[in-house]
Amino acid sequence: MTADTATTAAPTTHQGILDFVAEVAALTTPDRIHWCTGSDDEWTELTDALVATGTFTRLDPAIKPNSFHAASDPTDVARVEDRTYICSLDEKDCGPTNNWMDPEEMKTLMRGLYAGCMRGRTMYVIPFVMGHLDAEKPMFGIELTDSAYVTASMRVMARMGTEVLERMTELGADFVPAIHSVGHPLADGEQDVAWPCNDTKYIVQFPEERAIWSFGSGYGGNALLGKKCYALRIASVMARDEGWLAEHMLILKLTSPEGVVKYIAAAFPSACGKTNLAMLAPTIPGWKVETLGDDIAWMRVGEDGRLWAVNPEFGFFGVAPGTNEHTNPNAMRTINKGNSVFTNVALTEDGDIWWEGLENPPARATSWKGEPWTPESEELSSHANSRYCTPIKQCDILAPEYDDPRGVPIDAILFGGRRKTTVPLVFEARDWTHGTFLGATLSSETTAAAVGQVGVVRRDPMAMLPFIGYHAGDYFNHWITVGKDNDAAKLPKIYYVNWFRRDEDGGFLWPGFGENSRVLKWIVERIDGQAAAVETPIGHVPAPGALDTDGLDVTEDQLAAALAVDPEEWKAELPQIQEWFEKFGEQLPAVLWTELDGLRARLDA
Ligand code: SAT
Ligand code: MN
Repeated sequence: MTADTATTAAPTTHQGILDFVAEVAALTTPDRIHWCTGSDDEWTELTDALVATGTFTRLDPAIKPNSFHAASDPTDVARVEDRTYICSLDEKDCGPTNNWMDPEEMKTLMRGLYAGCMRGRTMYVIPFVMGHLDAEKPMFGIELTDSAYVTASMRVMARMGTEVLERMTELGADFVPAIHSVGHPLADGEQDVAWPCNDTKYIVQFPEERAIWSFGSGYGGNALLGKKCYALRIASVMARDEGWLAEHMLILKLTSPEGVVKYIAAAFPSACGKTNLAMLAPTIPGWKVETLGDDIAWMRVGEDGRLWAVNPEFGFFGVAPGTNEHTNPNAMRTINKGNSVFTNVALTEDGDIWWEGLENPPARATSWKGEPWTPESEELSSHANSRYCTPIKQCDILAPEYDDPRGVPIDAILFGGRRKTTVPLVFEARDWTHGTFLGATLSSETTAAAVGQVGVVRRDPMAMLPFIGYHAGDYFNHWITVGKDNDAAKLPKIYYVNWFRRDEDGGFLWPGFGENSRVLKWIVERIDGQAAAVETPIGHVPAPGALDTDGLDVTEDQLAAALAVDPEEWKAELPQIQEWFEKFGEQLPAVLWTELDGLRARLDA
């Protein structure tokens, strides 16, 4: 680094930032401190250094310019939910879905881990803002990290650097202090490894203090602290206190052939297709999708009573396997422009990357584990949670409203998960409270995005199970309150979707991807009072013939099976929902019990 600067030569007079940097430097004892500018030169220095240490392999610039392959330590590949803590002052505020430790106890423990942990390394100071720099109240953060990989990735994923720091200084702004260390100090002359990390990991949020401490992992959601830790866990607490919503949702703009525009937000658990839906290429003629975000939505009720959403992020951190020209041509175009980091995918001999599901498998490649790989190999070339990290501005179908700090007014909210059975392709909630019930009981089969068993059905409320920064019962109540305190007619309508239902032979009943535009079309026609639906005990499903199936390669039987509501299957869900609700005790809003009773009564009728 040429731009090494001690705190004495810091490019800010913001005392809070100076104190934070000095305090963490004194504890972690890095060899150098680097204040990030976010410039192209800095990116080049960082990526050159990462190539030199073997963390990055530069891809062929003729194929993917300014792009890099990285392979993590094989044990550091996903979010670690069992190592993630909400250290609220009172354990009751953490709730039954999070891990808790007393904040002082946690700090004592982590200060022990942090002591000297940056020895031999550079501490990068990353000034960043989630959302727009010219937002009414910009949401600042400072991440201190000893990882150049994290610093480079943060430049893709968040607005960061000099301009942000200058603004923070000018405003004397509050910020979320976020500490990250890979937990791998270097002794004098010790050679670094390509992916430093530590077997001991802690991903910790202090909700009252609005602070984040992370140790031991270099992986995305554990280490890029603006993303899940700030924009969901900490922001959900801010949102509760201030009357808005911080949600695990994509945002898209849908334009009909007649030019009618609707904005849709959708919550699916990690690795359930948010990025693909956000960039959907419609198969029905004349319909257009533009993207606003693929992972996080911050939503506030505006003066007009509508719910306005912004995407606080600046890049996509998408699941690589399965992404291809058919499933997500817009993502392919985005990453092919370069300026991207690919982690835990295969590296081909011609300096490109490859993963399962991409076209044209290479004859030979190096797997994510660094082993020789051919299409005959038994092991996968890429980890199931391998990722591309790419600038959102490169997306050809980015909606121009992305740059508007006011965001967009949401017309429909979709909840969805991966369910082989029971849940139909799409149905509509009866009202906001029923929609909250659907979100609160959302279930999905687990994926590789978190460490642990894959394919197990679990409740994942609003797809926020790992991201709610406080008591989930209070979070449901917050949703109910947003409905009560505002004009329900102006709030978005709520839908539940399931692209993943299977037939008896295990085949998908619905082709998904671009064909999901047919479901979006039904939804927006419903909103405008044009599409027909039938009432069922769980909500409104498309009436026969209401879903546009022109040119769709699906039999009548398949379609009927995809849309079917089987009361027996739903009755089997009731005890599971009951058990889920019982977890929250007194803090579960009573109206959710009323909703469950109503569902039971309708199923029995
Ligand atoms: O948590 S990450 O941001 O790394 C990806 C995800 O699980 O949604
Ligand atoms: Mn996510």
